Amino acid sequence: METLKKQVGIKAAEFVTSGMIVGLGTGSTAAFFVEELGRRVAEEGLDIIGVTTSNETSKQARRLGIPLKSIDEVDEVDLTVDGADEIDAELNGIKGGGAALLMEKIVATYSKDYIWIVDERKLSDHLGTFKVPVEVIPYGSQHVFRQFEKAGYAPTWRFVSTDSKEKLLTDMNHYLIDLHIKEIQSPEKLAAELDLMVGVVEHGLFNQMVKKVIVAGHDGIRIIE
Ligand code: ABF
Repeated sequence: METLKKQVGIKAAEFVTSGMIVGLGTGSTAAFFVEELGRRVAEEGLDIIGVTTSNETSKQARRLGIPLKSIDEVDEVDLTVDGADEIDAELNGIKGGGAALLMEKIVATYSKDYIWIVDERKLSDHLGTFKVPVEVIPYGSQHVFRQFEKAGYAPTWRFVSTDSKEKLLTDMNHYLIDLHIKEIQSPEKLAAELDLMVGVVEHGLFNQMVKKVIVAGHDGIRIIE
């Protein structure tokens, strides 16, 4: 599977040219994209500015010598490339398995072009196989959790590890509640509902945001747009 992730990471880097401001995604697939950009910066003198979507990616970019700016230091990002956890036939997606959904969605929002890179396992007819991460303010989060229980969304807290009961804090110092909804009939309706809840900062439904998806399968790479 790593080979497929590496293939799409390198393929996505082909869309990057000198002079661009590039949003650097988070996760194991996006890491291959960032690695390839680092190689081109070092070996080909690729001249880009990176805008990162997590502390993890910032560390990787610095190690590679990719110059960085925060999203607030640029007017617009030319292209953001990121991973995703699940994508449906309408190119709605679920992200946040890597706990970086808030910064990822902010950078994606101010990007001219936006590409997801995935292996074929991530494609499904309906969203819901993967949990929907919801980023919440710690204060009052127990009440938000109870609202999700009442709604039948089978919520679970995101802990720092599978054998710990310590709630994970995101890079922006919030908690994550994961919703296990199985089959999401309308991602738009669910997103609208989550957007209205007091204490919810952001959620992992990225509806109608991505411009193209580069998918690696055992029969090669294809682009969906
Ligand atoms: C990140 O990449 C997250 O939003 C998403 O959950 C994750 C996918 O990770 P991987 O590429 O390792 O499957 O952008």
